[in-house]
Amino acid sequence: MSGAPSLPLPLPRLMTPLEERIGSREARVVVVGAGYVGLPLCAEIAAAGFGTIALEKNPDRVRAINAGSSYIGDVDSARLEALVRSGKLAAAADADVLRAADVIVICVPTPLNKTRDPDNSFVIEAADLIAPRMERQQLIVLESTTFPGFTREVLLPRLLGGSGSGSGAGSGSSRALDQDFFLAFSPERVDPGNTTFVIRNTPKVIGGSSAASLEAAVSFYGTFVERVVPVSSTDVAEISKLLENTFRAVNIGLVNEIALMCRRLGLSAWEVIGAAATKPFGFMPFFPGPGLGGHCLPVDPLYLSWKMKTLKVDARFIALAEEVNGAMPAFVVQRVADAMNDRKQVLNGSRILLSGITYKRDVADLRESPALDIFELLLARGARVDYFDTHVPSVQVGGRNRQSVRFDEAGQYDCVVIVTDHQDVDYAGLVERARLVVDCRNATRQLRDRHPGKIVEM
Ligand code: SAJ
Repeated sequence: MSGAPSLPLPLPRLMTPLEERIGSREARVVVVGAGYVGLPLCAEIAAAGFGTIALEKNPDRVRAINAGSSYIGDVDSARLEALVRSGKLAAAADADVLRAADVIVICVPTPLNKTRDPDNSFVIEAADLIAPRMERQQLIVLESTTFPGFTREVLLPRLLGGSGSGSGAGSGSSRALDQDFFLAFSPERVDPGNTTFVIRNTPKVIGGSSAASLEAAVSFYGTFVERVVPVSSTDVAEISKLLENTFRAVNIGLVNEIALMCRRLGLSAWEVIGAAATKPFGFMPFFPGPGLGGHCLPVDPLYLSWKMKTLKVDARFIALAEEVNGAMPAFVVQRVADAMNDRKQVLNGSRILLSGITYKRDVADLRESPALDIFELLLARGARVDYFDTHVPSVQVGGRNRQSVRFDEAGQYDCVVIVTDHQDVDYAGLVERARLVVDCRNATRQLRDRHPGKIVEM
């Protein structure tokens, strides 16, 4: 059979000058924000051969980076120093470094404000530094987590108009996407402390504000990430990130509700979940805890529900998860009160020790930590509360600064509450010393039989 008519092969797309500079590593990169996302990213970009500048407004961080001293656990100081000494990496506070950048990556915080609505002010601030300094064809990428539509509705217009408080060439002038700059959104997937999945081997989702923008961003990230995942728009990339963490928050809410049910049934939620987790397909275990902490899970889902509220769509699972997870600190306090009551003790006036005060194990991060809520709630019920956490020497809680007590003081308390299950704690020794233990993390599962009646599961 005669062969099918040969179709003209698609001509290879000509690379843009920017992509050529990326390909040759001549492109100069500026990363705006050198925090737990930006500094590891700077290290990867510099290690890929690009001249990289960390644009950071905190002078201490600028000094530390230029001295090769890392303040982020995931970036080794020796590696940082070598990159700085090689001339591939430097830090600066002067926004004018943006003028010479071929690629700009924005990695600034996107928290919630006091009314628990999205606070994109740091991104806007970064855009207003960039817009008046856009003097060459640049690829601009936002990595900070945000609501679907932000890049298209908020960031792009600010860059197109060149509007912003900045001075200098370009401010107030109008620009054209793909001609004067490319714009993309690529959600960060940095998992602090995770040594298995790092920037290089974690697939990178990328959405472009245009086809050419997507191509430019794919060519950039493809130089230091093993797998890039192009999607059809910045909106898809934005909401995919929110789904990742909403998925976690909702499933954590589910298992916290299962824990409330198991408590009512007199069963161990951890035993129940452990049994379900033996199913080799169609199940993914999450575990109950004292509440939802960190800078991602308590925040990201609310970025999505806030956006949907503006479109008059109810994000019901997000609202329910927030309600269930938000009620866990009070549930823990009630468990403590009930456990003491069973021993004819009252909470008011008692001495309570919290073991672990950070938002999750083996980190020193207190952001949104439910342990702080538990601390305040116990104080409100008249208890005298202290904490023990080797990661946190002191903390401001209950209206004053408090110091971590020593481990061997645990025996002086009426009840020890294991709120965060750091792996550096000798739980056998803790239970030996304690008079009563309320375990919110199943950290003492192996010890219960040896201490009948002393350990209460959350
Ligand atoms: N938590 C539970 N039960 C669980 C898992 C977590 O109560 O089964 C609690 C934790 O104690 C903590 C909060 O939820 O208070 C958040 O814990 P997390 O394990 O989700 O850790 P994070 O907040 O550091 O989330 C980050 C996220 N990474 C990014 O956004 C790039 C998340 O997507 C990761 O999946 C997560 O790390 C991870 O897996 O370590």
